[in-house]
Amino acid sequence: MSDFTPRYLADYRAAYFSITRVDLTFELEHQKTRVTNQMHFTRNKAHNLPLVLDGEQVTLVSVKLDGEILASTEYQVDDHSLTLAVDRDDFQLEIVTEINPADNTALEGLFKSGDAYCTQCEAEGFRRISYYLDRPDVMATFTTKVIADKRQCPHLLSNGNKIAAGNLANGKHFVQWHDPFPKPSYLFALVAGDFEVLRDQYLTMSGRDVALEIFVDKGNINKAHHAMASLKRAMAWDEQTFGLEYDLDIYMIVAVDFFNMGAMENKGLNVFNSKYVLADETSATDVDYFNVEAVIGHEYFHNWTGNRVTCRDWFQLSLKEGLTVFRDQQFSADMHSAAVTRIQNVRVLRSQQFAEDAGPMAHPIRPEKVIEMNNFYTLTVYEKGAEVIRMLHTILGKEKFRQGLDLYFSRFDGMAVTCDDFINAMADATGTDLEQFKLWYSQSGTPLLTVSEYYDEQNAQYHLTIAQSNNEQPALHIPVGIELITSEQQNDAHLLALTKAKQSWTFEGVKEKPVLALLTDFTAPVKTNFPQSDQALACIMTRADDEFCRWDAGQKLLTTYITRVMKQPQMSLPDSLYQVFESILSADTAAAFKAEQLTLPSFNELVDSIEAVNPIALLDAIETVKRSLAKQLAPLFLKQYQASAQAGYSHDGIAIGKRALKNVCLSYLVTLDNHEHLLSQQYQSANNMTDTLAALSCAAAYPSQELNTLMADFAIKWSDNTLVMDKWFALQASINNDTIFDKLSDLMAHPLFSLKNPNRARAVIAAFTQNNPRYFHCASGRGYQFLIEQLVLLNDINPQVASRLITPLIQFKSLDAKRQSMIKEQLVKLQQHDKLAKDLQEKVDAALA
Ligand code: 0A1
Ligand code: ZN
Repeated sequence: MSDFTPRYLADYRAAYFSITRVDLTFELEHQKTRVTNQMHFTRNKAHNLPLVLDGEQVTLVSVKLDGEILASTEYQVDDHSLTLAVDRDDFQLEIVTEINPADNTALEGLFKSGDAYCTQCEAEGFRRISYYLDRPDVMATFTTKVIADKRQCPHLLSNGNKIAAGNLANGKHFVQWHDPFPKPSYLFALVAGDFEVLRDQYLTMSGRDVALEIFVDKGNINKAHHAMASLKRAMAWDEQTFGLEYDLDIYMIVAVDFFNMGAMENKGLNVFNSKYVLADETSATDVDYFNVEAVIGHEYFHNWTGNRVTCRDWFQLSLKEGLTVFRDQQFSADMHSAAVTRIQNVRVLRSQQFAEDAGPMAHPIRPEKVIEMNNFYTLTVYEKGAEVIRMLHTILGKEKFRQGLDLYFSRFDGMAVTCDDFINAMADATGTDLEQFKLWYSQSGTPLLTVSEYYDEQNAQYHLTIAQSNNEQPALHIPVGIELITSEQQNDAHLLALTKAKQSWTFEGVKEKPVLALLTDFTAPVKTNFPQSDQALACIMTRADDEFCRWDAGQKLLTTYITRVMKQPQMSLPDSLYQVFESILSADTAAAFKAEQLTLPSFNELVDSIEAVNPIALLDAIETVKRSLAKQLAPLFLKQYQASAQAGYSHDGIAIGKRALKNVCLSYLVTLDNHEHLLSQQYQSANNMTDTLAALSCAAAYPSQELNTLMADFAIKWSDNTLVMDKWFALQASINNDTIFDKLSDLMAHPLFSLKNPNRARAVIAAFTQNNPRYFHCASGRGYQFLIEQLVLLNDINPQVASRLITPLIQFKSLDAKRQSMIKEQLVKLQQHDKLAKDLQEKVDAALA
């Protein structure tokens, strides 16, 4: 099988052998780490097939079968596997390999993050450490001995509980760990290095004490308190909400600077990108604080949804990820404003997941064909996967959802299972037929709901018809929350079960034509086609009980005018729009929510739904609408801006909301010529990173004389904090003027920049492609060319990071013909690059197919 051969869900076969126990010894050395891997195998059922172990980029040293060393003629080794014919049913295999962590820039398997050793095994990284049955349905108990230089690596960590430690010759020492919970290899972890540790403890609901430890680079311990507090909140929340308790005596989190993703839920030893651990008042924004808590929660919740019950195969990834994202979203909603949290979830979905689902890499939340598994850690599997779980929660209701989850855990604890197993448990526990619902797991694309209504005054009846369509696929079970708004005191709320291609409902006793608020709380991940008048939208904005619909009506109104202005740039906006904004600004609503209402739909939210769009024209239209609102309502924006200022700094929900509101007002005010001074004023007087960054990003969006002075000042202040410098890199990459390409070259030559560090690579490259659409899409094609040049470099350094950064280049379907052809030309160049990693190859081939 070549590297590029697709794998299919339909081809799943149970493993021919089991591994019950693993005993690992790591002798850590910078460029030559020796791994001794003793595995206890049993044959599954009667068969005489050989044992085929996965292994990549490892040097094989020796193989022993039941203590006897094997000659190299007794097994076969190629780039991906080791094959061995064994006739015993029960045997011990000892495999010794050598690996090179220092040169591992792909950051999969064992690698170095600065001076520390660190592993990342999901999805298929363990095979870069040793030969193994590297698949999630092979579960073993692991014992791990880590040996390293005591001075360089005082802390030696692995999964489970510490069972032995001691000194060795030559300044070395060892620690041995045992994890009593059988686990797949992807949950294995090892970390070794010199850290500072923040220690705390948690008393579980059944009265067990759990030691909590957060390992950070020296000097950073004061930035770990928010992560620790978040962890304790997550532990309590999971006990209260789902009755789920932590199961080991120790829970460790390590923050590292080199990491491909956000974090990893290894049993008892989470490894985190330091971006999602470290936060303090001066260096972190409110969004950083929020994200740290959410990611800490996410990884903690995986202990049950992912670790105790794991995936049978990688096609089932959404089993653990969709469910765990849903759980972390609910956690965040409970810790903060539920409505604002929901709005932010929906923005991510609409601006990114919908595009993925309409692009060349579209796949169901349970994909059926995979070339590179790392390419399927997607917004679809994670975010749409979470929406599917949320729909179940909506359909079943909170209590029944809990009963279903309880049955799921009691049926499958300690097992590796499928998405169908999950749904069947929910169906069995609640006596609900979920067969049609299961289609959500096998269909890709975003369903479109086309809605029509008819009011029959004579009979006081309101008729509603909804049709669903998604590329001719069979009808899904879609929960549709609605509210009927009339002059009655109470709005009439319903949850409709749309199960047919087209379905109608009649509501009796409706005394006047109601205004329909559709998709309350965004009950389903769908698009809607239901043109409503400005008056109807304005009515929903003020009268709907559902906060999501209130917000969404405003977004729809704005979308209408942005698209109109795009087609007719000279048109003037109607007074009614100004009035709507005036009433938002003057209303007595919570600041955080008001900030969301005032935030215009983003370029990415809009671009997808317009055919043959000239991105520059769309950006101009957004800008025109923004500037017109700012001009018309300047005194109100200024008043709100000033009223939201706070004397000291605090971090409660109210203070956070006020900052958000103040900064969104600032973003309007700076579109006006005479308000530049607000930026430097805010920058100079800011006592927190949120306000500082808001000032700087406005400065980057509307570059003036001041910009370079402010940026330079910021860089001097924060030069020794790489996480903050990533913000600086990202700001620089989003500067909205035509010096940007020189700027990008300067940034890549900056002493702190390195493509080997994923956070840094993203801070420049993704910040440019995402936050600087005017230059990414500039007519010369230079933006596209820049991205391709970086991808060629990253292909050799870190294919996973490259493969994530390519996204905006493969989602070109809605762009105008000229841009599509420029992009394709660049992609063809990339496709022809010899030695393209399969991560990029899979995407480029799909985009050009
Ligand atoms: N399971 C982790 C995400 C993750 C996936 C892959 C990784 O390396 C290829 C790393 C982390 C989570 O959902 O948090
Ligand atoms: Zn996850």
